[in-house]
Amino acid sequence: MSKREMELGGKYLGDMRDSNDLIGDATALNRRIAEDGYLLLRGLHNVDKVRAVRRMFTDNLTANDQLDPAYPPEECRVREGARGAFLGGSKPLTRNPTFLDLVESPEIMGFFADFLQGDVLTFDFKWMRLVGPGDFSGAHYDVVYMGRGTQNLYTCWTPITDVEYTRGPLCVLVGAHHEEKLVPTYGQMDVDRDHVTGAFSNDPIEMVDLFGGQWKTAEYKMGDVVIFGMHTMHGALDNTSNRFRLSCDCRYQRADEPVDERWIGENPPAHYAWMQGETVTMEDARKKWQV
Ligand SMILES: O=C(O)CCC(=O)C(=O)O
Repeated sequence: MSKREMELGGKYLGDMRDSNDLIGDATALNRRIAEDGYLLLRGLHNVDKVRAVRRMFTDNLTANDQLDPAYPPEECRVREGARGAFLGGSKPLTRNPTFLDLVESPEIMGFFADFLQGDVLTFDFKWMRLVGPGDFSGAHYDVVYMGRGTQNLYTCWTPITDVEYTRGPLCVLVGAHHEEKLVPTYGQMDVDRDHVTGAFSNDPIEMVDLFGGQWKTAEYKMGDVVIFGMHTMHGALDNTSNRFRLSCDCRYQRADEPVDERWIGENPPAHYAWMQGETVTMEDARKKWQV
C-alpha cells in the first residue's frame, strides 16, 4: 500500500470478515459496524446489474482505446501507456440509467432503510474510479470531504470488476485507537474550507505503529459491497496488476437528517476550493494538531 510492503496474515494486514449472517438484523449490523468500522456484505448487489455497469464502462474504455485489444474487454487489461482516472461526477457514467439501476436499486435502498431505520437518500454525486497500474488510495476519513451534513452518513464501496489482492482492493484499519486523537483534529477538517490535502497518511505501517490495529482487506467479487462510516480509516492497496480496477463509492443517509449540499442536485457544486490556491500540506497540519 502506497509502495510500502505488508504481508497478508502478518502484523499489519489481515482478511476482512463478512457480515452476511447479520443481514436483516439492524441492531446486530449496527453493533458490528461500531466494532469493526466496516461491513463486508457478499453478493448484496444483483450480479447482472454489476455486469451491465462493467459493460457500460468497458465500452467506454474500448472507445477511448485504453484496453489491450488482445484480450476480452471484461478482463480490463490495460493497454500500454493507458492510465487510471478519477471519474467522480461524470454525467455519462454516473447519471446513466444502467448505473443508477445498480446503486439506487431496491436492494441497496432497502438495505439502508432497514439499517438506518427510516427513509433514506443517496447523494446525487457518485464517485467512480478507474484504478490503473501503480494507483492507490492513501489512508483517510471520508468526513473531511463530505462532513457538512449528518455524521450518520455511510459509504457503500462497490467493485465493478472482481478485485484480486493485486488489483488494488479497498482496505480498512480495524481495531486501532485513532478516533480519540483524530476525530477532534483531522476529523474536523473540511478540504474546501481549510485548503489542506485530504489523505492523512501515505504510510500504512506508520498508521498501525501509531494507533495499533491492523489493516483488513479482501478479494472482492462482483456483487459484493463494503459499507463504512465517516470516521473509518481506509484506503486501497496498490494496483500491482496489469488490469484496471473499476469501482464506485456512493453515499447514503437518513432522509430526515441534514445533507452536505456540495453533493446534491442536478449540478452539485462538489469540491469548489480544495487544492486551489495556497494549500496546507498534511505534514504541516499534522504538526499543528500534534498527531
Ligand atoms: O476506491 C478507492 O481506491 C478509495 C475509495 C474511497 O476512499 C472511498 O470509498 O471513500
